[in-house]
Amino acid sequence: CSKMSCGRGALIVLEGVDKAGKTTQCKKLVQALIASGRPAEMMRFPDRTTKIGQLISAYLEKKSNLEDQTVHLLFSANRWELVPEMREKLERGISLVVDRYAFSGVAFTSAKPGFSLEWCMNPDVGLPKPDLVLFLQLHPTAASQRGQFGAERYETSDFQRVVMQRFEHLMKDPSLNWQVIDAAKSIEELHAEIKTHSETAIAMAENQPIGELWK
Ligand code: NYM
Repeated sequence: CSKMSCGRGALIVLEGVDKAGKTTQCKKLVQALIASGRPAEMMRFPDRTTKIGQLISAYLEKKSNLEDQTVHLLFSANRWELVPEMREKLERGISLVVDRYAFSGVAFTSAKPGFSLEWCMNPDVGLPKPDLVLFLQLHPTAASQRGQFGAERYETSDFQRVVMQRFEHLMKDPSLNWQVIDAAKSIEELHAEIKTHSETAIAMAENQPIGELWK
């Protein structure tokens, strides 16, 4: 047992379109949780450090071409390969703050022509279920004002608009604890809101088993 808890850690996911500030907020949240005596670690998907992650990274950087189906399944496989490590940490009482998860997986692939939400969700069914999904809401116009997109795949305003629509669809699922946050706010305001939601989720998760996503 740590100072403040005896139970498992919480799985906290940050989602949103590109440029919403997810990475900044994940880092600040982990620091704040640790400072308040709650063990926490950051993770991100894709995790580009594994073999599968390197295939994904080369694809995103346009150094390789893959079928849309192939890369979708690689993104999912990249989550599944980290599940044992995630479970082990959660069970040791460490809360995980995750920069993107299966929701990005579904939103980005289903924004491509010919992909149903259902087909996209299937490979991720049964992953550890997040106790909290924070969606950093940012209008595509506001996102484009945050500077130029990079040169990676998917980094265009038109594509991001469709991605946002797919996220909105996913957010209608009442079996998940979605919290929508206005990402146009200042970094500190955003952080305060995210921290409050996270502390509640950590307290709630403590005495509950880890759930299964979309099951
Ligand atoms: N992305 C991310 C997907 O297309 N599917 C996924 O399952 C995940 C986790 O990868 N544009 C996309 C969203 C991003 C890109 O993410 C890389 P990041 O956070 O920029 O490294």
